[in-house]
Amino acid sequence: MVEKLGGAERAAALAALEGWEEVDGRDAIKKSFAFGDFNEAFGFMTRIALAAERADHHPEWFNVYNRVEITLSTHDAGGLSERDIQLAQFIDSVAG
Ligand code: H2B
Repeated sequence: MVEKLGGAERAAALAALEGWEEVDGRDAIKKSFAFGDFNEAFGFMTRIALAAERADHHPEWFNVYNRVEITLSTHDAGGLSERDIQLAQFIDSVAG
């Protein structure tokens, strides 16, 4: 069972991420990405989708053309967990 992050551990994990904001009203983080066109945005989403499926940890996301908005939270834990931090780091690494 995956544990929700709390206290200093949660604060340190969030401080180490760049550009991710806490979501109002729920224990989740979000970030928006913009690409040159849909092809680039969907390529980005595809890389994330394959990694997410391998890790069995999936993003909540919204795409319009070149823009991708991503929210991360661990549904099984009812909030942010280490899995969200790892996925956020992976997402940033493939964002280019
Ligand atoms: N993704 C996210 N973001 N949170 C979860 O709790 C979660 C998931 N749980 N992907 C997984 C799938 C679970 O539903 C399956 C059954 O392992």
